Amino acid sequence: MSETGLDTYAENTWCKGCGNFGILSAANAAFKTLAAEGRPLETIAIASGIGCSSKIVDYIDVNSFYSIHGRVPPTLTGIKLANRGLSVIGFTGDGDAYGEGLAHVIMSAKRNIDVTVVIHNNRVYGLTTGQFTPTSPRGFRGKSTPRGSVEHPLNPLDLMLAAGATFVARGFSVKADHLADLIVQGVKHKGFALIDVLQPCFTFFNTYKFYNEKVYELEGHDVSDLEAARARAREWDYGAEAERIPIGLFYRVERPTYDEEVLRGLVLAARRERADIGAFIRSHM
Ligand SMILES: Cc1ncc(C[n+]2csc(CCOP(=O)(O)OP(=O)(O)O)c2C)c(N)n1
Ligand code: SF4
Ligand SMILES: [Mg+2]
Repeated sequence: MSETGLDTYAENTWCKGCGNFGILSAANAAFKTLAAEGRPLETIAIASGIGCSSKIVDYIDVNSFYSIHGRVPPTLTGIKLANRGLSVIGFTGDGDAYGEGLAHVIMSAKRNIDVTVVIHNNRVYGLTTGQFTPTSPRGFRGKSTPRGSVEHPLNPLDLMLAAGATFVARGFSVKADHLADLIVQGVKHKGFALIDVLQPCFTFFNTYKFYNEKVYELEGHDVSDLEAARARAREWDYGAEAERIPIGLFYRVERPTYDEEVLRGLVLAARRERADIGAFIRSHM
């Protein structure tokens, strides 16, 4: 038996010191907590896209699906619609989610599909060796921006709040216990949960010192107050400078979920047509 009971036979190819290790250990701890609380591991399904981050699905022994670049949210949506009893969690990079796949993330937040997405936000394309992403700071020097990026970074938390996400949080891969708790809360939340994780890329964008100096845990914050959440999200704009960087739960509210509404529509249609409800739903899924 492996140490976590969730290890796989896959060889881990992340660089030494990579922040992804912290996210992996937080995910394992979260899944064990959820299992102990009555959500067996067989009822957990995870999916990823493409990138160093996305290799995580190879390293956790639960139901998993390695999808394609930027397409984690539609993959999660399909899994959830067809299997409402599963807890569905995505793991994806900032390039994957906030670059190529951004429209899918926004639409998932807008629809409030009941899934959780964990973003390994190293603010760089790690797997393809160091190009800038939407959350790289202005002035970031990498393979595609040798003289420094001239773009202002995207603030994904602010964007998710505007898009209608019902659970918005930020973690830090170094604080694995704190992150595990956020993942547990995100999975338990009925609706779209986005957890942006500050994850240093040891090789192409080493942000350990910067985050260790700036990160603090939110306290006394009203998570039901959208304006307060926006103000907290704007404390740092993902730039090269920061006074302080808050982590924790920024926003959580209840709203009908997309999967719930789709099911309700099918039940009503089956009743109208005097069809067998179970058979009608199965034939429309
Ligand atoms: C459709 C498509 N476009 C581009 C790529 C090339 N590609 C692979 S990984 C990657 C970037 C990954 O960056 P990120 O999502 O930040 O993940 P990280 O490696 O940093 O964890 C890109 C552009 C691809 N595999 N498929
Ligand atoms: S390139 Fe960066 S993100 Fe990828 S495994 Fe190495 S340290 Fe981690
Ligand atoms: Mg990245």
